[in-house]
Amino acid sequence: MIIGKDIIEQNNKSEVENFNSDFAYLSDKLTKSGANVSEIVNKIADFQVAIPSWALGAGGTRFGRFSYGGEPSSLEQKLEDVGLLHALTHSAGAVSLHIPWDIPTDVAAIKEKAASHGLIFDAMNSNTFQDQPNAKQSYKFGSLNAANEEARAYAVEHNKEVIRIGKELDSNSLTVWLADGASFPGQLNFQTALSKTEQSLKEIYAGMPEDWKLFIEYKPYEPNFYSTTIQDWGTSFMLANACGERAYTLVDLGHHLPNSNIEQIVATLMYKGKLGGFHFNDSKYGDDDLTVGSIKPYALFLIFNELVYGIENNPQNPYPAWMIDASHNIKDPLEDLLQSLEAILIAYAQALLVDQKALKEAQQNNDVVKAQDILQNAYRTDVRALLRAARLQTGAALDPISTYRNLKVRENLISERGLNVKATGL
Ligand code: PSV
Ligand code: MN
Ligand code: MN
Repeated sequence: MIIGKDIIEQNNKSEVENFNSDFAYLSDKLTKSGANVSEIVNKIADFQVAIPSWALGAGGTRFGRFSYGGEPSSLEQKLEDVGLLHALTHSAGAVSLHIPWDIPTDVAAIKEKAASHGLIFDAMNSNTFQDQPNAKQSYKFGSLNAANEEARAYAVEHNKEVIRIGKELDSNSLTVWLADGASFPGQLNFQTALSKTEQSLKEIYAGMPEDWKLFIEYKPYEPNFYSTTIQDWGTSFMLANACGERAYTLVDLGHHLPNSNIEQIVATLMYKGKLGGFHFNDSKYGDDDLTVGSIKPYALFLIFNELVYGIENNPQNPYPAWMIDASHNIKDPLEDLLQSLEAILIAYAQALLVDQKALKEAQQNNDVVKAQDILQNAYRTDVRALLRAARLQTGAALDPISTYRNLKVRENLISERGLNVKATGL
């Protein structure tokens, strides 16, 4: 299924009147407060978030999986799904592939398909947390940290293979997330595991083309419940520094212990020029991968406030690679991703409203009340009309979810692909 610009325009007609009055009110208010509304709208319109190939199906939990009809069962169909999200929002112009789930059989055809939907290939993801059928080595006791030299070399080689595939697709980065760790005290020698991981990452880094970046993800626990070798941002940062200039830390919102100050982690990494990638999701307890902004929207805003500050003030930090990293158990995955995109752009727009000059002044004067007010004023602004203005400007849907439902996208996908199809992935 393809959603053309004309269909979107048609659907927007019934919403335009409401939008016009909402936008006029907000734009007037913001302009009076000194904001440059058209500049903010342009920034929102330009913001692109990669969609991971594994978020397009119903993920389920370890207790069960309730399938969702019309799931994509090939890489082509996954690109079509991301294409639908991009047509509706103009904010999802990239896709992030996971190997071996998404090995392209015909590279030229895949590239053509992606281009036809206006999509580029964002970071490639390797998988050394599962044993594939016919695998010559097992990752049961680790991959890049493995005590067994054959298993470690096998995992390094897999990452090099992912780079080769990514190169053909014109991707230019590799994300490494490792499940490596220990479930029981005594199982691993921490220092040996860390030094093996460092050695492996250096070998992978050396196998990257000159213009590629390496993103090193961290996570405190799960699937190993006693220790994870790359457990926190400090470990990732240390390993990135050991690898070299083009290695960075990747922050995944769900990969922190409860109440971690993620905005401070973001600020520290950007200050050092080492925040390379960012995975959006939300969580109440751990790596829940819930819809972005569904649990802690104020925390998301505070994080975006640091991201915006860093983008504007830290030329030493590259522009981060944005991706949604989510899992869907009961919702339509595409609707959930639309909700996530909306939440990301809302937090971004609110952060763009922060009067940085006034905030600096308040901080300088130790005016704590004023500083808090500045942040909360931005956070409490209903910025949705700004998002709609950006979408109208780019030819996207004013209300993506209602357009998705009006066009009966899911019903169409079910009739095209069937009810009992399962997407490959997590
Ligand atoms: C596992 O925690 C995980 O969710 C990581 O966040 C990765 O980015 C993702 O899987 C894909 O490997
Ligand atoms: Mn992640
Ligand atoms: Mn995760």
